[in-house]
Amino acid sequence: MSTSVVPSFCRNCLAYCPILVTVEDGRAVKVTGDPQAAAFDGYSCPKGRALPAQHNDPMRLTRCLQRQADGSLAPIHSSLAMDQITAKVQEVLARHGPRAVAMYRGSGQVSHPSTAPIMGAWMRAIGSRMNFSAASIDKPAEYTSVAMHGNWHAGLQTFETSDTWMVVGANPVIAKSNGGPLNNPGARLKESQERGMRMVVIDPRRTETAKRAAVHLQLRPGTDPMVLAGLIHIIIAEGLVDTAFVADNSVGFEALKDSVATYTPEVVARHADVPVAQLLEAARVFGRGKRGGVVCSTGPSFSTHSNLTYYLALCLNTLCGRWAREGDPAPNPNVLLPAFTPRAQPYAPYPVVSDRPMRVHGLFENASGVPTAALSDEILQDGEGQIKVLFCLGGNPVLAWPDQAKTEAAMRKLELLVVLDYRMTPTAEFAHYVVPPPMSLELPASTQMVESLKYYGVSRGYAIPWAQYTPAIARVPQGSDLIDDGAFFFGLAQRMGLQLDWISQRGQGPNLEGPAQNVPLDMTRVPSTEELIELSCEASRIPLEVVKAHPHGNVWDLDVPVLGREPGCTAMLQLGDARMMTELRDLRPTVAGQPVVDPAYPLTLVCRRANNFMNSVGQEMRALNNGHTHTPAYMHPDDLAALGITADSLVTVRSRHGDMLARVEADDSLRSGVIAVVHGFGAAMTVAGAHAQGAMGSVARLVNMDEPDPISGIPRMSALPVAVQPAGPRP
Ligand SMILES: Nc1nc2c(c(=O)[nH]1)N[C@H]1C(S)=C(S)[C@@H](COP(=O)(O)OP(=O)(O)OC[C@H]3O[C@@H](n4cnc5c(=O)[nH]c(N)nc54)[C@H](O)[C@@H]3O)O[C@H]1N2
Ligand SMILES: Nc1nc2c(c(=O)[nH]1)N[C@H]1C(S)=C(S)[C@@H](COP(=O)(O)OP(=O)(O)OC[C@H]3O[C@@H](n4cnc5c(=O)[nH]c(N)nc54)[C@H](O)[C@@H]3O)O[C@H]1N2
Ligand code: SF4
Ligand SMILES: [Mo]
Repeated sequence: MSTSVVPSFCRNCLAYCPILVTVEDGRAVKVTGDPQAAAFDGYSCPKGRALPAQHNDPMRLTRCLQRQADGSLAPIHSSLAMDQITAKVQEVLARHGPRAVAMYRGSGQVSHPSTAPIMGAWMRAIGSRMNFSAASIDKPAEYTSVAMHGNWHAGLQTFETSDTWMVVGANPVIAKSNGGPLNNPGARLKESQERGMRMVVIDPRRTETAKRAAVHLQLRPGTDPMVLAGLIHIIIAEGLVDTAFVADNSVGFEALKDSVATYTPEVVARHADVPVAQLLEAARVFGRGKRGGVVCSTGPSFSTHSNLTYYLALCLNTLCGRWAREGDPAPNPNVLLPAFTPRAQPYAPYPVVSDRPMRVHGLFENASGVPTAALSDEILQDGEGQIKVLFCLGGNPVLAWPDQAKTEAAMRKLELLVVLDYRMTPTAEFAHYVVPPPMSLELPASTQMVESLKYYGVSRGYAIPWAQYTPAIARVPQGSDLIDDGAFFFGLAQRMGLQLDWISQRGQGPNLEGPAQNVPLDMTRVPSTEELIELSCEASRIPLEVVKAHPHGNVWDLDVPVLGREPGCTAMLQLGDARMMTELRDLRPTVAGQPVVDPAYPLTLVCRRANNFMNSVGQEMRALNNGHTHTPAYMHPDDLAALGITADSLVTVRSRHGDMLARVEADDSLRSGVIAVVHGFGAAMTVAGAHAQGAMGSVARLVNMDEPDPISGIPRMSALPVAVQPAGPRP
């Protein structure tokens, strides 16, 4: 037996932690954090350490499956599956045109990032704009707010150099998404606290992140826009505005000042149910700091008015001049992407909504993409332009899209559903074909995707120029017939006689601002993942070969200062966007009094992440679920006592729209009156003998499209009124 310990990085979430993998005869058997990778301090989480269990799981799919006449799934060779899928797609294209063919890309793309350009190229080649992703049901306001406010070329002042920081509805210590650096955020938070940084955390739960805060505003869920308007009100009233920065770089200050005038500390405190003194303290901690930033995440994204919350957070950054200044070290000037030489200057706002309408809910393509929340209705509603074919890649719509019953009806209505996933999921239960790819450790990869975050919102991944490349370090299971996600679409293109093109960074110049060059790909053979990585790094700041020479990853010593404003740059940030000011003024009537609580739904549900699970991945794995097979939900012990519910018992959670089963745990870190449910659990509602435990409930059952966001379409997925009652004895 040959055993070796090899460096790689985990791709189960975007932190991409460096790991050491023990490999026996081509099989990964053990994963630990890599102590040689100093930027991560040897950190890994349970999901990363479960990579071997995931790769060696006997339930893992190793062959393509095809739906049979009797409804069962049977193995089919991948090339035959691709022939048949091609024929069906061509028939639908001929009958209904390109809009009938849609793609949905979920968070699974994070584990195999280099193939994404192939999917994009395939959609362009067939001429369909129905290219949906999880981003529009995640934090769409990250994109819409930037469209209305504008962005800052050099980004926020970095976390590592700040003396104050504000986190709105994020838990970076666990989730490694927005709100903190991705490289071991727990350690980075501890360090920054030790050097005196004072943090404000706005969250109904005293999270692992909030425990490190100087001020924790444990607000009533969904009151974020009011709280942020209140903080702006105080910052203006107390003279904490960086007037020089605002004058030089923004317009609209007077409109914003007028719009927040009624959001006095007293009014906001009453509504958000936080003490006035805490609001004042939060504004002062943030406003009196020298450097810092406000970042929002899924909490306010899911709780309605998300564009406004995110927009006000950007305004707060601008009012306090929290953007990186000339001479500051550039926040991650890129290693594997072309050299990024940021300037201390705005990107001007741009239209938040396009003139391309969807067929449903009055929505449009917008700055966050085509709205995924509308996808079920796009499939269900008959008529011209109806979606008939869906490719679901690295996603799990049945558990992730709003209104599970509707999603399942939509999945059934499709003429062709192809699910690309390495495991059976509740969504795959509806597929005509299931196509499994190799898993992450069986593929080469680079950390380039994290560097690209800076071009979209204010969340910037690593501030340090960290990069790593890993070759494939494990072998695919013996006898398997797996097809890589990119190779699958390349194969379809070959069969359809399509020319795919590659958007080259070569001609784009630094900062990716020049016009993109579409370079035709050689269609005579399928490019390997390695070749795609090489292509994507063709204009990298540091040559890929150099990065490869650091198998444990490396922080490059790049001394790149932020440059001053370009001569002739007239772009200004917008503090008084008309649409946002109207929304802020329209919230006023409810600001006057207490929110109305419906006695039938006295509790408020919020969604949260858990350390052991990555959305819907992990619940099925013994290595991660510790035998707990029900959706975890958390409530304050006082609320449990008041309802006569014992901890660890099953409960029914009911919203106006539907109900679900969960197992409650007592959690005194939660605001009383709130129930926090872990997203991603559950089984299909309408498939008998579905693979997952039938009793598990998905939080998607409680959500519907009654209140879609008018821009992004994201529905109310948090701050949801619910009732909770015991579900009977433990089975
Ligand atoms: N371990 C783990 N990591 C993950 C994931 C996972 O499933 N597990 N999922 C990944 C994905 S897809 C994403 S998008 C990110 C998400 O990353 P985060 O957005 O950081 O996710 P959470 O940890 O759930 O933190 C959201 C917080 O918002 C709070 N909240 C709920 N409602 C409100 C509200 O109305 N207002 C405010 N201010 N706060 C509120 C919740 O209490 C919770 O603490 O995490 C990613 N990382
Ligand atoms: N009610 C409610 N709804 C929500 C949320 C919530 O908190 N509450 N959260 C929202 C958010 S933030 C998100 S991001 C979405 C998540 O929505 P989705 O992305 O649709 O769901 P996931 O469960 O993350 O599905 C990822 C899938 O990718 C697969 N996968 C992993 N690696 C690969 C790979 O390399 N190739 C392929 N082909 N597949 C792979 C995994 O097995 C998994 O089945 O849900 C959203 N919906
Ligand atoms: S935080 Fe966990 S899941 Fe994410 S990359 Fe690191 S080890 Fe993997
Ligand atoms: Mo997400």
